Amino acid sequence: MNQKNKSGEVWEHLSIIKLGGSVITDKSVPFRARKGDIDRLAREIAGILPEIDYRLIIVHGGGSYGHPVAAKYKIKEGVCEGDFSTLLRQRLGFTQTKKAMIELNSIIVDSFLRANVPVVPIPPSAISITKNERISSFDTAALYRALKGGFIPLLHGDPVFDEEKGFTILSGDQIVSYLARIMGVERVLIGTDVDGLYTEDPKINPDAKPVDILKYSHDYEAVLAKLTRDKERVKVEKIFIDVTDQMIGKISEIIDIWKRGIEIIIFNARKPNYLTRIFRNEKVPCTRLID
Ligand code: IP8
Repeated sequence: MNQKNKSGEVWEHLSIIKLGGSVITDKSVPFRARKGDIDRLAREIAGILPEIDYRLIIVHGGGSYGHPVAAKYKIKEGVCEGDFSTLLRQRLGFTQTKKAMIELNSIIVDSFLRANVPVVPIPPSAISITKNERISSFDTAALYRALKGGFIPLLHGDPVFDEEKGFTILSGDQIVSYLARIMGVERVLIGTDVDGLYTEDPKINPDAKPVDILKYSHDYEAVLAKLTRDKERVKVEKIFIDVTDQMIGKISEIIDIWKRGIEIIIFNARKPNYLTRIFRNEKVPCTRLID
């Protein structure tokens, strides 16, 4: 179900990869990138690019770079109330969050350059605006031009300006879902540090069972019910420190594209060659969301 871009061209077989914050950083240590994993993923992506005709967009998360800084200055919550020095402190926090994302992005760009992948960083803070945390405008012109020119657009979760709240945090997951919808993407690969979805949180319950396939028509209600329960649990036990709610945030973002029939694969990007094997349609432990 591909759509036409502004110049009337059809982009077929476009894929998006989300490199989650837990894959590219060690979330338990502020400002620690997993450089080995980033290098390996860059090499894997370099290997599959000719096979997919360079039709790829990459989006990465904030991990232990963007999230702790955003949380410290309450950037997701929007402009706070207070005197000039309180407001200035928060504005500087916005800039600090932006700088943290630039630093992480720069590490990732270095890895892709070493792997000879022509990524082009496109910062969402410069091309998008939100309204109450949801994207209200997003300029895709540079993205289309980059793809047309054989580049791989590289985006990331970012602090952005918000029509209602002054500013907020736009998650990489919302960007993935938005782009998948408006660019008619065929396949979305969500790289995490677990082998897909489980019946429970596998980091907490060792008896959790992996879920291989979720069919929208059969499983949508069940997923929604589970999400509601998990959200309550998150509030009570504060299991996740991710300001965009990690896996729960991911699922609620992708429900919209799942129902549109875009294939979504949630897989473990910390395991070598999983990404390559998924692109080659080989069997790996993962969760496929199909319509
Ligand atoms: O890790 C959030 O992006 P995410 C980025 O995809 C920041 O939720 C700046 C915290």
